[in-house]
Amino acid sequence: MDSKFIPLPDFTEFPVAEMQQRSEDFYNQIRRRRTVREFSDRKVDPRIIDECLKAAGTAPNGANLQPWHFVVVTDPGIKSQIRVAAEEEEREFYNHRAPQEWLDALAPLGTDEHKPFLETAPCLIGIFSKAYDLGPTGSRVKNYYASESVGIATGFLIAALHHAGLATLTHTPSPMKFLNEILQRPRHERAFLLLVVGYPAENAKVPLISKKPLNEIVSYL
Ligand code: IYR
Repeated sequence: MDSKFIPLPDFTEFPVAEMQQRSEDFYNQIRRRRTVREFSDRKVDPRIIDECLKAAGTAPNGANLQPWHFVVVTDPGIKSQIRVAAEEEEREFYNHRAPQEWLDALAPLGTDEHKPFLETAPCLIGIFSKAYDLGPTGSRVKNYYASESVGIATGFLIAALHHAGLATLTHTPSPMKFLNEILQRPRHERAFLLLVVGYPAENAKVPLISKKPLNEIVSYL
């Protein structure tokens, strides 16, 4: 295939003092992000969601094959179908499937099988990962690093939504196969994550938790 190259467009260099300031500012913005489990039913302007999805679609990914698909759900009927199916899986998870060690790790978060936010929140985004695409004749066209790529795009999406002033919850009912059916996605797409999006409930509470300091998560050579 012919490749075309152009001079790198739009790279902006800043003086070091400004870089220092910008990196601090970004940290101070992103550290305010909290996973929220109590949502308001206030509607979200769909243009904001689309803009954030455009940001997600710029994520670096394997061979630029962009192995993702996003389903934006605002229909109350579909949201309640998702809630019913997710709670069924979660009931199994919390009561039978999850080993005690996992339940112990989750205890500080106060999660359980009840997922009312799946109906309360105005918007759910089903995120799907494609290990391959289907060509025009139904032949498989392989994608590369699909999970990594979709994980990075999801990170971009969460950061964009937070930056826009919305709260999110990364929800991972397991298994998530039911999402293919409800969200009408083909079998070769794997449900990666369900992102709950909206405004926090007025008196939303979050667990008192902390992030590891740099010296616990980084080493330098
Ligand atoms: N999917 C379950 C359990 C759960 C698992 C992890 I790892 C979390 O960080 C939070 C929850 C649920 O959504 O409740």
